[in-house]
Amino acid sequence: IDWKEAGEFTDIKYHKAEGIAKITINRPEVRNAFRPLTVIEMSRALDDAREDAEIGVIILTGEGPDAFCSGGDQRVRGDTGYLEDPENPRRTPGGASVGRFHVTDFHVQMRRCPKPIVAMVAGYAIGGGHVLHVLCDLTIAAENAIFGQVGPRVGSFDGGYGASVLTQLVGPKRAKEIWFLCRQYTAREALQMGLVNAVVPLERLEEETVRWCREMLEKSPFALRMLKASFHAHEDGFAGIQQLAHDANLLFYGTEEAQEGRDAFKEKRRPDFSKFPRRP
Ligand code: 2NE
Repeated sequence: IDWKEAGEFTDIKYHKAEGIAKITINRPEVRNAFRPLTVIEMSRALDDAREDAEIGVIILTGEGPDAFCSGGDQRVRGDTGYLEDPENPRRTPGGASVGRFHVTDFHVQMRRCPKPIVAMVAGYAIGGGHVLHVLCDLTIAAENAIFGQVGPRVGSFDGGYGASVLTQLVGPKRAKEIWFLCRQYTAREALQMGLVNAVVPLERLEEETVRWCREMLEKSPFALRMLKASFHAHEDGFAGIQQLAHDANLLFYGTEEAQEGRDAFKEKRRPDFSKFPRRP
């Protein structure tokens, strides 16, 4: 596949080819840990991929064979969250640095993105990096992939999607094991648990991931959009129902019945819905 660079970034690489966008966390020296700038850039790229009508599927991956992502960059972890400018952080009157979790919004953005997102995992998917793959719609893993949460070991936890979606994937007992014990799991173990979709040799990882993407690109984009929203409707509560409902409204706008309402308003007349069936 002939990837073309699709924007200049500091912490990520962003490519497009054949209807696929690829976001690569490019910090291999720290096992692709994300700092605030990394998340800000991933968010911009994801937004671009969503807006680009040529793009149907998005790959999220990490640079190099050693890691997909090792989670939040602990070197810029301040007293109350992660710091955009660690040399000169905002401070409370008491002197503590004021940070935040940039990934919170990014997780929501991934969930609401109407195009499938595929995690392409080589090496470690650990901590907040593991949560990123959990949040992807599909995961293709290389044989060297290693999965796990580390929060309770390093003084952190993700009780948001990091817990709830993981439970959906592997069941509550396993999800609690993963979080409470902080063990590492091989790609094969992850496959057995339903945590990933496929395991392939490292040298075939991209080829196989692209193959899955191409298969999805052959399918109806709107059907995929509705399915993604449907899968999340219950899990995401009102926000999930809102996405699905607005997608249904988008379809309704395409009908004569909805257009009669619009046209009547514009023509300043009473709408005539009499010819539309009251469906059983
Ligand atoms: C990922 C893992 C298991 C890899 O181990 P290994 O032995 O292959 O590599 P090594 O030597 O540990 O790491 C290579 C370099 O990358 C840095 C290391 O400090 C090391 O640097 P140097 O000694 O060469 O200078 N590095 C790796 N991960 C980093 C990280 N996350 N932040 C900063 N530097 C990192 C092993 O490296 C590991 O366990 N990493 C730490 C995993 C971790 O604690 N992640 C954060 C969890 S909390 C989180 O992600 C989070 C959240 O819970 C809620 C909201 C937002 C984020």
